[in-house]
Amino acid sequence: NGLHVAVVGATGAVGKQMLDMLSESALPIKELTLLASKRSAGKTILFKETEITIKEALPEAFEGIDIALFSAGGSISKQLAPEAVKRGAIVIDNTSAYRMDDGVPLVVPEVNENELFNHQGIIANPNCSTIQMVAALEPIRKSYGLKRVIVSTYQAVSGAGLSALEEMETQSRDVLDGKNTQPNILPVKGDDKHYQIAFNAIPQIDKFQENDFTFEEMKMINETKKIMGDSGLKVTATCVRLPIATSHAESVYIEVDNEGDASAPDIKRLLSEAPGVVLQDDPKQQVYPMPVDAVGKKEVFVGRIRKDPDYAGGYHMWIVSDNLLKGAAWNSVQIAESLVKLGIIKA
Ligand code: A2P
Ligand code: 11C
Repeated sequence: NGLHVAVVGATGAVGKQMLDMLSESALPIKELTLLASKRSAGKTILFKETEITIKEALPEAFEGIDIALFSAGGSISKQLAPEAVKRGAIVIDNTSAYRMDDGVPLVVPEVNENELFNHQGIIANPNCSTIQMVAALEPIRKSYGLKRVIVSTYQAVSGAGLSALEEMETQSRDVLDGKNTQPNILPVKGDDKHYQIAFNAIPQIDKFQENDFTFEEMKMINETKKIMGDSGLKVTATCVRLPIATSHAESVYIEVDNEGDASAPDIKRLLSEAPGVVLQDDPKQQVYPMPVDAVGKKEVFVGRIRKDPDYAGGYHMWIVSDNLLKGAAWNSVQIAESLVKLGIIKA
């Protein structure tokens, strides 16, 4: 009895957090298989006081797996998720490989858990910056309807992986020591130019698309519509990388449908009661969410809620969450928990 769970990319920034979330989860895990590249095969990782040996992620490694959590990059998911499904596993994929495909539920349990019933083997975990935004906006959309969302992000470096985080740390020391520094990862590994992240702000996350938006911005736009099930919702985004290790922050402007019914106090009350959301909003006491306070927490923190001074139905807010937890590892494990809770997978 119990589930055989696999983590693909177990040594990565998100993979490590997945192990933490699994160790705290009530999921009935009978066996855990850890997969990564050939480079890591043979090394061990401690999980709940047991040393588990990492194996190379090969198709045969998915034999007997019930749930496979993928976070080793899009190309590994493209290659191996179908192999896992072929062998009977349900895949929860944390990359962008399948998110927009028909027949692949894109799920934030607080928003659209029931989409899980429509899965055909692969379930996609949305992009981190999308997840925290929709978790905070869904209670508002349910009560008042949403016409429009304009978001600017202040994103942490861990979103770009452990190597980017190391680059920021080394570079920050070099800059403080007055040494020359040679960026070679950020903003995007594999793009033509690299820029200093230490003491800087880089308005590029992922590669530029034909329309001059970046892929990260297009993810926020397209994924939000899919998760909220409203292709007519107007969404636009500007995504910026800041020298913050962990937790993304977002300045979000929304326009509600039923402006007569809404007010800032009503929105605050809704959010204070919303699942997975914590309201931190008291300007008089200087209370608002900040990345350093959100690190290691599973919730989405919202504050600075205020009515637009000129536009009826317009509201502003500030949304912060740990990009590696609710933005990735926790949302994935939460999806696994939902699969069990809804009886979609039997333990
Ligand atoms: P490894 O540590 O063996 O390279 P991050 O997002 O922090 O950069 O982590 C990427 C994750 O993806 C790591 O766990 C990494 O494992 C894994 N990975 C990279 N390439 C492969 C591959 N070819 N097969 C399986 N896992 C891979
Ligand atoms: C970042 N949002 O902060 C990205 C990381 O589509 O899952 C997550 C990429 C993704 O760089």
